[in-house]
Amino acid sequence: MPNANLYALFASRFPPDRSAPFLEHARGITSFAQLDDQSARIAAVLKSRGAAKGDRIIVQVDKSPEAVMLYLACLRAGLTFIPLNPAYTIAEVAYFIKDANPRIVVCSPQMEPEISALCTTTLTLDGVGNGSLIKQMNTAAANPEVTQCTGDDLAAILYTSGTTGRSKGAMLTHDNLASNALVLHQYWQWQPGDVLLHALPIFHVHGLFVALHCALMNASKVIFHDTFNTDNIIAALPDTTVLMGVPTFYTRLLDAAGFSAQTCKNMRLFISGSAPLLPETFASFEQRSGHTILERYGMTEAGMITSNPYGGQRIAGTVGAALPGVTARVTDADGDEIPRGEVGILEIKGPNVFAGYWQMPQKTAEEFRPDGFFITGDMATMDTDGRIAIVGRAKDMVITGGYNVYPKEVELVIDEIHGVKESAVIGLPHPDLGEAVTAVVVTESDATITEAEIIAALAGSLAKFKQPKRVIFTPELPRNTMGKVQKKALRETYATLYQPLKK
Ligand code: MCA
Ligand code: AMP
Repeated sequence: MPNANLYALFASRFPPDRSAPFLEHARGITSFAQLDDQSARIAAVLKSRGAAKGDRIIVQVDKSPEAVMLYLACLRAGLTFIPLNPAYTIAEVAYFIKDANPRIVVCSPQMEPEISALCTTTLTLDGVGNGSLIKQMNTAAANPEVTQCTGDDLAAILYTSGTTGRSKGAMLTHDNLASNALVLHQYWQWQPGDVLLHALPIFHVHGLFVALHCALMNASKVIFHDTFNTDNIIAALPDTTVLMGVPTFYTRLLDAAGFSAQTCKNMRLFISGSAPLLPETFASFEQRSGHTILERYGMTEAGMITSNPYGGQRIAGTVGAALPGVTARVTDADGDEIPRGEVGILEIKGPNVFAGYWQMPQKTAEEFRPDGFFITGDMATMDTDGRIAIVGRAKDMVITGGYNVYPKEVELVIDEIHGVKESAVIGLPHPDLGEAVTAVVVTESDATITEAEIIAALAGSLAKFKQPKRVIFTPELPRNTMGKVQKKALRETYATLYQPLKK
């Protein structure tokens, strides 16, 4: 039986000259030969620490070439990779450890003391102690084995927050990831010699799967930056051909005086996703750089779902048609398809759609129609040619700089603060982040709590990107006749809080 392990697919695409560079990083270059060797050694270390096929490995580390090797090691050993944002607090991480019950947690040396109290085996990626994975990797034997997997075996679980405030683990199989990698590589017409500029985090679908998988499918070099620093990115652009980013990347480039058509002279493709790209950004970018950004749409549960065409017309405010192999439809609340052009709920089906939420069969069942379509929770229109525009969200969610924040999770923590009666968390237009998390708070009548005190009180519980950028106090929240808080009214009232919007 052929091995459906995703690593085997990548290995089948390695360049004939394995000394060719894969990752180019400030600390040096990792070749394809080193990728193969290091991932094998890390896999051996993980196995020696008790990890066996099907076990879950939680990884909360900073972005680095070693972190990529760890991901690839988990794939080749048949382990389920569970990446977590390094910005998560110990309170947040504790939930994931309890929920996922991992065999091993790989974390930073700083988090290790607290995390080791929550699970049996912790390792750090780097560092000097015996728990350092890299230190052990250096002495481990490189067994070239790639664990035999079926396409339905789990490759990764990615946690995505929910409207109830409780995170759900989306189970992604080797086939889910492979099908998306194959399609994107072809659809975006990757070419020999393409070089990817990588500045996204690698604990989410966009940076980990979409960007890295395309490069691996193409045996491309990746210029690997730990963060998006505008000056560094502009300096790197002339040596690259493809950039994938969230809209904030593009607005930051436009804000930089040094960004010009000349900087982009070797670029073939700019791709945007994870959040809506404003038509103004699309137009300004085209004018300034001569490049038309290709916007695509996806989600954790399905990887990439739609894309503007590579060859055809890329239209601002649309996310293109369903990718080959993916079926999309726009429906009413009952799941019945509605006429083209009308706004409804986007539902999808395809080999990219996940296997369900980890240990939440009920929640999984609620999000699928009886005929197997997954309900995305995004509001969309589809024209007669199948071109889709995302026009809103049925789910109460804020996207800030490409990160999703579920208001319920933030409200639950704010409401616990002494002096707070109730709160409503909303997203407001923000020139840099697209939307900024904002809290509207009603205090107890005798309370004197300030904005700074509320934000400070959240620090131990919520990662920085989930914390409100501003807190607004109000005597009462607007409610409809059913008593439900009218967030739309709040968004309208405070629409210009972060204005003026930059052009
Ligand atoms: C950092 N901060 C943020 C964010 N990022 N606050 C809100 N939203 C954010 N996204 C905090 C920092 O901790 C800092 O706090 C302050 O805000 C300003 O940080 P700054 O230096 O400006 O931020 P940065 O480090 O430059 O990061 C901004 C960023 C980054 C480059 C936009 O957030 C980023 O890389 N976002 C990409 C997220 C992503 O990959 N999403 C894909 C999800 P302080 O100064 O007080 O310490 S996958 C997905 O959605 C689907 C599948 C899809 O379709 O792709
Ligand atoms: P996540 O759950 O982090 O995977 O985020 C997925 C969500 O991001 C989708 O359900 C959409 O709401 C949003 N999203 C991703 N790409 C786009 C896009 N190009 N335009 C609008 N929304 C997007």
